[in-house]
Amino acid sequence: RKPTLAVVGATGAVGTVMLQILSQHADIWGEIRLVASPRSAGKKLAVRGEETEVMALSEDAFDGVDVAMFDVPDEVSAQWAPVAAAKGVVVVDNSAAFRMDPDVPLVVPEVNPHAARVRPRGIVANPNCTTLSMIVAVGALHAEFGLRELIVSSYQAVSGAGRDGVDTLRRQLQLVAGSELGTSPGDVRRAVGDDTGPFPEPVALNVVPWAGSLKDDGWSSEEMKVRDESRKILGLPGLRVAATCVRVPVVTTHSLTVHARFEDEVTVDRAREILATAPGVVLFDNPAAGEFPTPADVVGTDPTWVGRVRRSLDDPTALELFVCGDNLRKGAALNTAQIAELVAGEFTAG
Ligand code: 11C
Repeated sequence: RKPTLAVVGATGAVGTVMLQILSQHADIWGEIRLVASPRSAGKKLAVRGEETEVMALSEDAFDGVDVAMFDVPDEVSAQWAPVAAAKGVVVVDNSAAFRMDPDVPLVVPEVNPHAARVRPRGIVANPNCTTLSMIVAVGALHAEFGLRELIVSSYQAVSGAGRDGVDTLRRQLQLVAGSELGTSPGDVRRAVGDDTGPFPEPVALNVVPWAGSLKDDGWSSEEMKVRDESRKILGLPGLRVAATCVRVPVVTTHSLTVHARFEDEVTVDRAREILATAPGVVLFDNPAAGEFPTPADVVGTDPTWVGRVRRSLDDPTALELFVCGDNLRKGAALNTAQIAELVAGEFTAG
């Protein structure tokens, strides 16, 4: 039997990409039910080529549903995922609400697919888009070399902050276009005005070393997520991780520089072999020909792209990488869909 799927948060930035992915992937689902806030109820959205009416989020919306993907704010997931799970629905949740719950697996199908089978709360969590933009490549290297330490800096796209983030960048770009701004302190800030949307500083003609909310000792929530989630996905609770998360004026696709230290000496040749053959990874690394991944080319694609592979000059056990991943596809909707497809296999199998 084909399982019934609910997409909760169907009208959001990630939900929109989810509907595209569901229309592109093998059609394994029976009914696909679209669910959103009461404000969006009644809207019609296309999925698998069919106009489908959006239902308001309610307990009844989960009647007869086998699997539900949630792409909604943390507090909405915190309230509604347990409601759906109590009705026997397997919830695949893309919020941060359950990621660190020891009874909720945090799954990346290329790295730890078996974790999705053990879900005492009926919930499987999808990682944060920044973690997801590098973890498939890092996981492949870990499987061969044994990871000891990660030092990363992110270059995060504005769509990580949802539609408001994209609207903010586009509005600011219009305000600075064709100007000679960016030449004296505060000129960009004055041009874009006080409303900087979800970002603490102007993001046009700028980079902003901040994502998320303030946590202990000056760390941001995004930096803590990269650390905590990498540890959980890789099954390395003591992994040393230092992340600095930075917002850049890119619409979609997060990039990261990665310094990864392993148990023993590594070679670039072996690292390149691993990356060239790892599922979900594309090695695109020929600087002599000007070839390395950039968000402008990676956006809209599924894999994790890796370039600039080097062995650290001062540490033969460490590699330096530049990684790009579409934060709305692998970083959110695609990984959620892959998890849901793993779970759906259990229904079709029996
Ligand atoms: C960003 N990664 O780019 C964040 C957004 O924990 O799922 C996703 C927040 C999360 O702003």
